[in-house]
Amino acid sequence: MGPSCYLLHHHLLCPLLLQIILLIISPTYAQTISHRRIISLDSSLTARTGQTTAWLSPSGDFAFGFRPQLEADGAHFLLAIWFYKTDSKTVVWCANGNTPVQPGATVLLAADGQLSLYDHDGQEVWNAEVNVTVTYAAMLNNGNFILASSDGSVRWQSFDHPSDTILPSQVLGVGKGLRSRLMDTNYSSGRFKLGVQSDGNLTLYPVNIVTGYEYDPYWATNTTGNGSRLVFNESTGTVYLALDNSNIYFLPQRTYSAKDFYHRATLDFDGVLRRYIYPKNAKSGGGWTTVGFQPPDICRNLTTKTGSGACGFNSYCISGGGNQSVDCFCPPDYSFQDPNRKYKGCAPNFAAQNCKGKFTLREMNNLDWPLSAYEHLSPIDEGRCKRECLGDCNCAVAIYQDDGQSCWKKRLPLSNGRMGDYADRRAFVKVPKDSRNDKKEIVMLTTTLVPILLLLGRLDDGQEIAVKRLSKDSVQGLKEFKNEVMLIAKLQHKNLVRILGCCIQAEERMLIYEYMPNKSLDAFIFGTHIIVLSYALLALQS
Ligand SMILES: *[C@@H]1O[C@H](CO)[C@@H](O)[C@H](O)[C@H]1NC(C)=O
Ligand SMILES: *[C@@H]1O[C@H](CO)[C@@H](O)[C@H](O)[C@H]1NC(C)=O
Ligand SMILES: *[C@@H]1O[C@H](CO)[C@@H](O)[C@H](O)[C@H]1NC(C)=O
Ligand SMILES: *[C@@H]1O[C@H](CO)[C@@H](O)[C@H](O)[C@H]1NC(C)=O
Ligand SMILES: *[C@@H]1O[C@H](CO)[C@@H](O)[C@H](O)[C@H]1NC(C)=O
Ligand SMILES: *[C@@H]1O[C@H](CO)[C@@H](O)[C@H](O)[C@H]1NC(C)=O
Ligand SMILES: *[C@@H]1O[C@H](CO)[C@@H](O)[C@H](O)[C@H]1NC(C)=O
Ligand SMILES: *[C@@H]1O[C@H](CO)[C@@H](O)[C@H](O)[C@H]1NC(C)=O
Ligand SMILES: CC(=O)N[C@H]1CO[C@H](CO)[C@@H](O)[C@@H]1O
Repeated sequence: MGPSCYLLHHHLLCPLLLQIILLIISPTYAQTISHRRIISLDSSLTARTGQTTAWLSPSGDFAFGFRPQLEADGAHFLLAIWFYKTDSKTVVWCANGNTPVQPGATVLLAADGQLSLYDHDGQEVWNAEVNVTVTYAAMLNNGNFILASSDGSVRWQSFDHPSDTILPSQVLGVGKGLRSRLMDTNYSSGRFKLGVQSDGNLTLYPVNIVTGYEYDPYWATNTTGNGSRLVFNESTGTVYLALDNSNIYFLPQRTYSAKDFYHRATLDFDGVLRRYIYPKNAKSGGGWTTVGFQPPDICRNLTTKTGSGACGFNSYCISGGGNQSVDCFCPPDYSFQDPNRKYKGCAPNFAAQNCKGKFTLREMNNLDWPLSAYEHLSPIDEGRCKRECLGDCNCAVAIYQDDGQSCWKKRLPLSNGRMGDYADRRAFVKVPKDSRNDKKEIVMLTTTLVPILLLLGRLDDGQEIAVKRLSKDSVQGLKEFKNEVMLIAKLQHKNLVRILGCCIQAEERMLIYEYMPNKSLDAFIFGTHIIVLSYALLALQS
């Protein structure tokens, strides 16, 4: 089987690229699991490194028990509910995202009906807090874990205490909501919430991680109703807000049968609420596919008076692709405070301005940090706007808009940063004169894609290309790779070489760039070997 190569045209995202199959190689764990219709009092599970300990639903679709916090992490466990049969064991509920437990931790349904999680040292970490009589527990086929009394009435259910995901047949009443996780691989409480308000309004809003303070919503249904409920309807597979007399559909209504697809809707760590489906019978995985999302464009829609915006302070947000992938970037000569936690924002690579150093401005198109201007100059031409900022040691960035001849001066920290063709203005970022940052910026964009080989070649139409082969050791999953390619493809920047496509076969990944003879390619791809081939694409097929 030859590799699958995709060329992107004119910055459009290749539709084929979106259909890449998500393959996740699951480590082989010993299994300590049981299918049980009923979990009786005095039952327990114990977390063990290298084992899955769980109670399965009768269908085997869902598991309740201990998940390693990270796939490769044997030291920390979550008490969770997850899709048991999907390749990626997607977690839909978690009791202790903020307080993972260690091997030896136990979840106990005690003789008195209390459901508790104890860490390895016996400390209670979590409790379902029921004070009515419970006689058994059950992991149901719909993903709901329940505690029930002898007459079968439900006394506690995970569906009433959602994490970041809602499942078919789950209903969130007034006052309930979802909270995103912190990062894709970190289940701590994250930066966004969805709330079913008592006034009938369904809203998405950012929250402060430390205090939980709620910033202004970035999306709302603007509906009023007395008993509003967020419904994931099992029979139609659709998500809507049910009001007194009407249903408000804010995600696509198209239905996918429960027989053929798993369903979920998740408030993802990037603040986007996405509806997903997963084909049950796909031969080689299939993966989760987005079939709808809100808000339309979080980079653009999220603008808060206080707080950093969709990305961290001093960074900017780019979203794109049919599935609205979101990523954060640093301006030239700024770096992420923590590259593994981009939400923490960026800091300048240089010392603070002291009104004496030599500075220059770097131009970035379609970039804006709205709201945080301390000075607005108009009418003014671009040259004077730049000089005004250079001569003002409070000024970290000047934003210029041709239409209106407006110039805004901004100081640090910058907030609500976004880049996109809708931002009809240019940013001039002030950096020290002698800074050599071009290289660094490219390095940041491709940090997760480790190149091992660079090939030069030519397409059939004569266009010269550079092909970067990525290390097989890259820990990045296909989904991340796909997202990264889509994001890089969307970017246009004078320091960036445009990406034309990618090739994927099994674990082999290659990126195809336009070749710029006068750009020092070997320099930006970290001085690896260069092999000149006349037809790189042909070579790829052997
Ligand atoms: C459990 O009891 C406490 C007081 O002891 C009460 O505040 C709480 O509402 C009760 N919870 C349930 C689910 O009945
Ligand atoms: C997740 O983030 C929290 C909060 O910053 C941190 O304490 C925890 O160690 C992180 N977990 C992992 C697996 O990185
Ligand atoms: C809700 O109202 C806000 C403020 O009036 C508006 O910006 C937003 O577009 C409205 N949302 C919808 C879904 O109509
Ligand atoms: C819903 O919430 C949004 C955001 O707070 C607000 O702008 C809007 O006016 C609210 N709509 C209604 C009908 O209350
Ligand atoms: C809510 O209920 C009250 C009293 O039952 C009623 O007067 C009001 O019209 C209802 N509001 C809406 C938006 O249906
Ligand atoms: C789901 O949709 C069906 C058909 O429209 C409807 O009869 C049913 O009441 C809905 N379920 C819920 C929980 O609203
Ligand atoms: C969100 O962004 C979309 C465009 O991406 C725009 O049409 C919509 O009006 C925005 N909504 C709000 C509330 O700003
Ligand atoms: C590359 O540089 C050479 C020599 O400096 C020049 O003649 C040529 O026009 C340049 N090519 C491009 C595409 O800029
Ligand atoms: C709207 C849209 O483009 N959705 C795409 C999201 O990604 C999946 C593949 O992961 C595509 O199949 C969808 O068409």
